[in-house]
This record gives sequence, C-alpha cells and structure tokens, in this order.
Amino acid sequence: MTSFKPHSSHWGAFSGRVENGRLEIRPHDNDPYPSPLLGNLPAVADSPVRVRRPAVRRGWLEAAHDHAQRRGGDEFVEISWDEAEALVAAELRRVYQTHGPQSVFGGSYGWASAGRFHHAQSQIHRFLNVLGGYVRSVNTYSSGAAMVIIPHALGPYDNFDRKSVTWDAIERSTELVLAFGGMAIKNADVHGGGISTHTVRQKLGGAGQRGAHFISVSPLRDDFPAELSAEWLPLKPGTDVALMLGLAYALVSERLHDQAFLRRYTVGYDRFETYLLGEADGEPKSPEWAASICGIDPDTIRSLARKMAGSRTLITVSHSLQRADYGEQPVWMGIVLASMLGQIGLDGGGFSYSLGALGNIGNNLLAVPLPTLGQFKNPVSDYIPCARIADMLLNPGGTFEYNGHSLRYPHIRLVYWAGGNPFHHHQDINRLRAAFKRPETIIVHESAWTSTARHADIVLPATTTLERDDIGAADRDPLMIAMKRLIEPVGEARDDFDIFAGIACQLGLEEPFTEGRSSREWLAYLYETTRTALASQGHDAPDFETFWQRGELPLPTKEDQGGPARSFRLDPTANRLPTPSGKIEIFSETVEGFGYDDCKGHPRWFPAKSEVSDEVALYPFHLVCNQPHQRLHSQLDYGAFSRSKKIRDREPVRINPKDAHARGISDGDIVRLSNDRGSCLAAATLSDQLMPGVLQLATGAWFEPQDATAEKTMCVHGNPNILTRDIGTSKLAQGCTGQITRVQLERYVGPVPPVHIFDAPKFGSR
Ligand SMILES: Nc1nc2c(c(=O)[nH]1)N[C@H]1C(S)=C(S)[C@@H](COP(=O)(O)OP(=O)(O)OC[C@H]3O[C@@H](n4cnc5c(=O)[nH]c(N)nc54)[C@H](O)[C@@H]3O)O[C@H]1N2
Ligand SMILES: Nc1nc2c(c(=O)[nH]1)N[C@H]1C(S)=C(S)[C@@H](COP(=O)(O)OP(=O)(O)OC[C@H]3O[C@@H](n4cnc5c(=O)[nH]c(N)nc54)[C@H](O)[C@@H]3O)O[C@H]1N2
Ligand SMILES: [Mo]
Repeated sequence: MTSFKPHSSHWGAFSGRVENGRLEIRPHDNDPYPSPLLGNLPAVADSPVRVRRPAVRRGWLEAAHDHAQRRGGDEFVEISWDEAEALVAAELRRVYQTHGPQSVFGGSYGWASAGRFHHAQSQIHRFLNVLGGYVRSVNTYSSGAAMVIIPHALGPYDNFDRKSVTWDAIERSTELVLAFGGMAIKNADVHGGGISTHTVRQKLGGAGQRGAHFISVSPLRDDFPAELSAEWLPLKPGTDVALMLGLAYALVSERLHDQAFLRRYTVGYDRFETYLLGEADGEPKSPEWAASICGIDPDTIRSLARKMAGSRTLITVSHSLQRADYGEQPVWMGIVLASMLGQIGLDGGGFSYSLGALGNIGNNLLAVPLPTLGQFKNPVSDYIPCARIADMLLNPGGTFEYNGHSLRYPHIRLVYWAGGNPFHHHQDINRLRAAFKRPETIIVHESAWTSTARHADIVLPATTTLERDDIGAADRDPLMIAMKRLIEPVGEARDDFDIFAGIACQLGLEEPFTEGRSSREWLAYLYETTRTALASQGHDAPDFETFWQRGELPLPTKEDQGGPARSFRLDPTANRLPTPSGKIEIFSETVEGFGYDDCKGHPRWFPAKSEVSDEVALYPFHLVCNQPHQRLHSQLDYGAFSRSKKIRDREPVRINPKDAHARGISDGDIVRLSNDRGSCLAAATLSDQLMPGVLQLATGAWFEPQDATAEKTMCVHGNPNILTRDIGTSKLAQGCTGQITRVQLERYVGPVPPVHIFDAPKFGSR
C-alpha cells in the first residue's frame, strides 16, 4: 500500500496516492463540504487529450505564406524538446531584435493552477521580463468594471469592500442580506490558490439560524443555497440598477435615508438626488418606473426599502452584475444604496462586493505574508485592459479610451500564453479566431489540447500540479500545504519553470531567470518569507524540511476589526478614504471630468446595448453565461465529474419548461442557440429554477468548431462565448461583458455532429 500524500487545488485541499495504477483522491479531513470538483482530477493521469510532446503547427513549421490563416484548422507535428527549445529561442530572438519587446504580448490572463512557485503567470512574466519586457494586460475578466470604478468611489479595490464584512460579522449581526446576483454556493467551491476548508455554507447557515433573512435578486432561483429558504426576487437580467434606483427613491420618499451619514461620509449626494427624483431629466426613478424595467412590482420594492432601513442590512453585489454592458453602474449604485442606509462600517452591515463568489472572501485576513515569486520590472509601458485582446490584435495602432487615458494598441507580432485559456474566457469566439490569425507567432504552454492550444503555432507540454512539488497557500486561507508530487510527468511534460529555464539557457539568460536555484531550492527560499514572519510573531515556524515532512502548516489570522470601513466610520478625518474628497464619492468629479457618455459623474441607469437594438426582436431570450458548478472555468472539462454532467456529449442549457414546450423542446433534446455572432449546440434541461425568457448555459465547455476553416462557425459542444459580445463595459473600465447575451433558441433537427474535442488533435509527420 502506498501512502496518501498532501496536495491542493483551487477547489480544495486533498491527499492522493496511486494504487494499482489508479490515482485515488481523498478530501482533506477537516473539510466539512469537500468540492465534487475533486472528481475531475484523476483524468489528468491518462487522458488522451493531454499534451504529451512538444508540437508545432505544420503551416508555421513550413513557413507557408498563408500559414496564419490556417490557425485552428491545421495539423501538428511533434518534435523533440531540443528542437522545440531551439525553435522558440530563435523566434523570440528574431522578434525581440526586429520589433522590440512592445511587439510581444505576454498578458497571459488566466487562472493557471494552485501552487505558489509553479504559478504560470508569475513564471511567464518573470521570463519575458528577463528577455526585455512585454505588453501586459491589466485587471481581470472577473471584475474588470469593479476594479476601476471602486477606486473612484471608495478607494483601493481590495481595501474597503472585500476587506470589510466578514462571515463572522454576518453570523453575529446581519439581519438582512440583500444579494444582487445571489450567492451561489457552487462558486464558493473555489478560491484562487486554494481553499483548505469549505465553510460558506456553515457561516450562512449560522446567520440563518440566528434569524437573518436572505433575499436573492437574480434571474435564477438557485443562485442562493436552497437550504436557507431565501426569498427570490426574479429580475430581468441586466436591470439591477433600475431596481436599486427604485429602492433609493422609495427610501427618499419616506425619509428613510440616513442624511447624517450622507453629509458626514459622502460627497455628491445632492447631485445624485436631483437625478433620482427626476429633476434633471424629467424621469423620477420611482418604484413604478423601476418595475416597468426590472419586472419586480412597485409594492414589493417599497416594502423591501422599509425592511432595509429597519434592519442591519448588508448589500452584496456579485461579480456577474458588472460583467455586462455598463457594468460599473450596479457596483457604484450598490455603494450609493448602502450609503443611503448609513450602515457602512457597522458590524455586519453596509456593502460587500463579490461575497460568496470565491470561497475565502469574507474570511479573516492572514497575519503573515505568503511566498511569491518575484517577476522583475517590465520596462514596456504599453498595456491593455485584459478583455481588449481581440481589439488589440485586430487594430494595431488603433486608439481606445480607458479610465481617463487615450491609449494606442501596440502592433503585436508574437503572443506567448501560459496558464490561461482565451478560447474559454474571451467573448465572441468567431471574432477571436479572426484576431488569432494576425500575429506572426503564437506560443502556448498547456497540459491539455484546449482550443487555445489548437490555435497556437508551438505548443509545449506543461505538467499539472499533480506532477510536481509546490507550496499551496492562498489569500485568507489559514492552512499552508506541502503539495507533493503524486504522479510522474505525463508523456514528456515539463514544469513551466523548467521550460522557461531551458529556453533562457539557449538565449544565454539562464542565470538571471533561475538565479541559480533548482525548483526545490526555490520552494525552500520562497517559504522563508512566511517562516520569518511566523517566527517574528512568536508562532510555530518550522524550517522548510520540517514543514515538508509534516505536510501542512496552520497560518495565523488577524482579528476581525471591521476593516477600513470601520476605521473610516469611527474617524473620517484621521482615516480619510484615498478618494479625491477623502469620502465616499456618490458624485465623482474625476469620472465626470473624463467626459464619457457611458459612465458619468454618478451612477445611473443605462439599458443594455442589445436591449435598444434589433436584437430584441430577433433574439427573444436572455442567455445567462455564468460559472459552471461542475468544474473551474474550462479546467479539466475532460474530467469525470464535468463529463458526467454532459448530455449526449453536450453542455446542458437550462430552459424554463414554458419556453421549451412552446418550441416543442423536450428534456435531453439537442438545441441550437444562435445570434448574429454565431451559434452553438447544447442539450436541453428543463428547469423551473429560471424565469421564463431566460436560458442558462455555463461557461467552460471546450470550444469545438463545426468547420475550423469557415469564417463563422458553430460550436458543436456548447461554449456560450461563441454568442457573447466582445465590447467593453464602458470607456471607463473596458471590462468584459460576457455574462448575458441575447439569443434565439430552436430544437436542432438533422444529424447531430459528434464531439471530438477530448481526443488528441491530428498529428502529421514531416
Ligand atoms: N461568457 C463568459 N465568459 C467568461 C466568464 C463569464 O462569466 N461569462 N467568466 C470570466 C471569468 S470570471 C474568468 S476568471 C475567466 C477564466 O478564464 P481562464 O482563467 O483562462 O480559464 P481556465 O479554464 O481556468 O484556464 C486556465 C488554463 O490554464 C491551464 N493551466 C493550469 N495550470 C497550468 C500550469 O501550471 N501551466 C500551464 N502552462 N497551464 C496551466 C489550464 O489547463 C487551462 O487551460 O473566464 C471569463 N469568461
Ligand atoms: N464552481 C465554480 N466556481 C467558481 C468559478 C468556476 O468556474 N466554477 N469561477 C470563479 C471565478 S473566476 C469568479 S470571478 C467567480 C464569479 O462569480 P460570479 O460572477 O458572481 O458568478 P456567476 O456564476 O458567473 O454569476 C452568478 C449569478 O449571477 C446571476 N446573474 C447574471 N446576470 C444577472 C443580472 O443581470 N442580475 C442579477 N441580479 N443576477 C444576474 C446569474 O444567475 C448567475 O448564476 O466565481 C468563482 N467561482
Ligand atoms: Mo473570474
């Protein structure tokens, strides 16, 4: 019998061993609700879709004049590591020498995997900085709009909201949680870097037992855990701001807003109120006005406003709300609504952004720093907000607006990606396919033949965490884990660090990249940061070898003192917010001064672009494209748990039975979703958990084109990003708008094309 060894993942700590040639996974003993996503892991050991050897796309290898046009439809040729290192090194040398570092895109957005040293983003950024720099991307697909608007309204993105209201405070004090976008427990299964115990369910349950009331505002009923019997306010997708304005209006009309708080802690309320009452535009944002937009009746809005004012109320706004047209507005308006209630900084009250979306948000902060790999300085100043990737590749030299700056898209010759999957995360995949035909060279490190790998020129096989030693630790997680190698590298896969070290060696840059340390030496070196802090605070601080033998190490957390919101409330002069006024900015002169038409000086209602276009008549359904419960994004879509949820090999799309019956669609039928941008197949699942008129298709099914050579193609597997729109939230933040789109729905007639995306691609010989 081999023994179980500790390991960790974005969806939980666990231990594993290989017994009779099979990888067995056992959740961490202390985890009360282990994630079923652990069931996706064993497939990494033997799936045919693993990248086993370095591979080069034939067109690129033969330098065919039209080679770039063949991306995504070409066959691959497997080569040796020696040849791969030489090819990549020579190409990097050519591009850096001819066009400079501002022609290399190393944005490389993506979640990669848990582990502090073998973190693909840190590795690739460090490597490209050693080479002379790269064009980077800023912000995230998760939170593109919030990351820009929150600093204008409140100060640092992380400081005020995420750090303010803890689960403990909610359990202790909150009477009403009003959750815009719900608090789907499936999402709290994961946390970037790891989550040693899944406790959100218990925390929410504790608050519920004390008598807290939960209201979930969402088009989906199951966006809140069923056992908490939350009240469901079904709302038309994309209309939260109208509802929030209706609530604000109801507060003002009954004098329930906290005027003392607004005077002391905020600026610009008067200008906002002029808008709210309709004095500026002749349109009072009354509950009746709100009801006509969001579909929730005016009396419900009024009584909710009273309840909010009469209870210790926490307003939460999910990430999903701002991953949409004008996504800045619901976040800002949530802050304004909470300011009007005057409870910001009180225990368990006020405003929290994205609570419940990731397992560790709401946990107490760690008292010690975690190990991180240094990335050096990037001398290149060009950058893009991450969701403008296709725009950048399609419009070299073109200009765009971002947060008060007029910027120019650089001319990218070489794209280098490690640890992310743009053919998963980006919107309007047909447009992305066109964009991916522009660069001269695309290099990808991947463990599996994702759609991104299939659109690359050189694919280098990367190990998964199971094939390497690492340190597992995450923000707000009180356990550090010795992630021990559980299986041998699959095929000829190498760690990203070793791949970069090999290429750096070819370029004469091995020493600056590795600093002369092996992987093992790096682990011990990085661990020192945390050990020193532990020792200085008088905690148990074992040396690296002892930690490694023990397998895990508890980390101390800070006491919950209400965070920066509490400090600000207690003394707004000494603890000014780092906004221009030092207060909460309900009106921002800075944002107003940018002169944008799509994000102005205070939050306001903008109907989504598709709602005021021809799309309304052509595409009657709102498609919610949310996070999948059966995997993390696209990761391990080939794993057993994710595949067990497919129906006839397709991703399930949920449909309200009324809508299905009207279209002659039965449970399990293959359906086609379509709009101007593209189409996909999916398997119908009838469900009364959705409002009529709303469909739901999770992200993450690997994109498989029906015709890889066509300009526009259908995805036969069920990837919603073939349908979503690739436009920024606004000129302010340029965040992605992938959460909601309009589509047509029909039963698919005719032979259903097979799904082959979990097979290896076609390899040819020289
Ligand atoms: N329509 C729509 N689109 C969305 C969203 C939405 O709600 N709707 N959500 C968005 C959000 S919030 C996010 S965060 C993004 C997520 O987008 P991504 O973060 O790009 O998605 P992942 O599937 O996690 O991609 C990670 C990739 O890295 C690879 N990988 C993992 N570990 C390693 C490693 O050690 N080395 C290397 N070389 N590779 C590794 C995995 O195999 C995987 O292919 O998607 C966004 N896209
Ligand atoms: N299991 C699992 N968990 C995950 C992830 C994963 O891939 N898998 N991804 C993680 C990542 S990277 C992130 S950023 C977070 C994302 O966290 P979120 O963005 O909050 O998660 P989503 O599931 O995309 O959306 C939550 C819900 O918002 C609702 N919603 C959509 N549009 C609207 C709207 O206009 N108004 C209202 N009121 N509700 C709306 C949808 O019904 C949806 O189910 O999740 C994290 N958690
Ligand atoms: Mo995300």
